[in-house]
Amino acid sequence: MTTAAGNRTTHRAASLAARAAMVLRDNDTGTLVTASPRLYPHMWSWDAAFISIGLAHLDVGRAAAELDTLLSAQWCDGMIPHIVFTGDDDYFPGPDRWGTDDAPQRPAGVRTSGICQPPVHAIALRRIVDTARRTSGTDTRVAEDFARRVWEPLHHWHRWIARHRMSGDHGLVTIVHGWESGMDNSPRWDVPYAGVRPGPDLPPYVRLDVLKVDDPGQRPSDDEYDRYLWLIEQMRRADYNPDEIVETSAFLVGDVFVTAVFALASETLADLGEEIGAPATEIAELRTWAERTRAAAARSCHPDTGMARDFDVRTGTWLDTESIAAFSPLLCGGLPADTEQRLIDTLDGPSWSAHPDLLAAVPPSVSPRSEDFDPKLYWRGPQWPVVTWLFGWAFGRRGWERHASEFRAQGVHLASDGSFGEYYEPFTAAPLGSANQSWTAAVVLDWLCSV
Ligand code: 2M8
Repeated sequence: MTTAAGNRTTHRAASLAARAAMVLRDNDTGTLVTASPRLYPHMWSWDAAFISIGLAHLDVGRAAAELDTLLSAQWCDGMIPHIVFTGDDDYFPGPDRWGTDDAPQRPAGVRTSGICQPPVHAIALRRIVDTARRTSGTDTRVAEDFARRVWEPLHHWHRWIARHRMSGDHGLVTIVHGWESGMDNSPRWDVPYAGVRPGPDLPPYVRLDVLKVDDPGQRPSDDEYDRYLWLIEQMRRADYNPDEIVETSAFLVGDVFVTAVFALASETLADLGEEIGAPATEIAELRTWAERTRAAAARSCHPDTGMARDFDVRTGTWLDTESIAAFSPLLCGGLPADTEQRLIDTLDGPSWSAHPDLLAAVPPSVSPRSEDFDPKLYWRGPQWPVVTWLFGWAFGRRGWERHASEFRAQGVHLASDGSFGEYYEPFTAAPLGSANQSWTAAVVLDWLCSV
């Protein structure tokens, strides 16, 4: 029987979904949806993947076009760059500062940054195909044709990671800049960044990001930006040669979150490959990479706490931080059952999702009980809907349906004011950073269309 309360809930969900769709439409330039209207007027690699997941509910062809735009900027060696620049010059560091125009691997006709971001793209492709299959025969054909077309470029991307970022006894996928983690100023990077010493020849610059948020205190500090830019300077001087960068970068870290995402995405791409008849040797390669990185993520777990860790290659030390990345092995599996259960219990416990003061029961980027926690500061405490989406999706894939649907319901609750913040203050659910952030709208839309 339909009740008035039930009707109100359905109505609220429908208007939130309509709002999310409007954000995606408003941020759409025609060929790409910018990460956000003011703060990020370009395409970001992992944002584009999440955005395409949301777009699939509106128009599967448009979702495919989003990933096509990103892949048209894929470097010849396989790397998918972290930013594809539009003509807008109101973001710093823009294409001139990156100076990738002379990098031999960059394709002609596009301007990009020179680093990458977490490889979530195969996951997006999987989600687009699944959404299309639930929608109609025509959508299914569009999505499957698209999958056949982009499977090779995605395999090429995974091979680039395997070739250039999977060396070292720790076995983790390495990153050469905190921006490659997607979690820019996470306390995970405090120790490695302490070893990055900007030279006196760091060219001067003016930040624009701090002018575009209500409170600059929600953004990284100037000291952090000096280090971010110094690393770019080092890469420019190495002509963006991927092996030379790994040799020379002052920042080189085995990132357990990127590692687990890579394992999960490689397995996902291999499964899709089976469905579309991709070459068996390439599918086998993906499964080998998945197995190796899954094992590395599992090995990173602290013997006492069970929490997963990053590895600072430059100092040869494991990095213990109470960040969401400590749960990364739950994304890809590979842990012994008792260790895994312990990690799930920690995630569900009072230091994380069940912290008594949280407004929505989804994990913050840093535990509120950690001394590194700051409820308003970017990747140092706020809740990020995309991260919740990723864990929820992975949990569903692993058969943990109850967990997945709780994250979905609580994620919607977090974002229910309809402003689609970039991130949220965990105790008040106040939206922070940029408003109308595309990936937030996209994952909320996906959640709302999945119930
Ligand atoms: C943030 O990163 C960019 C640099 O890449 C920035 O602060 O200017 C991060 O949250 C990153 O994960 C995200 O992809 C990007 C765009 O939303 O913004």
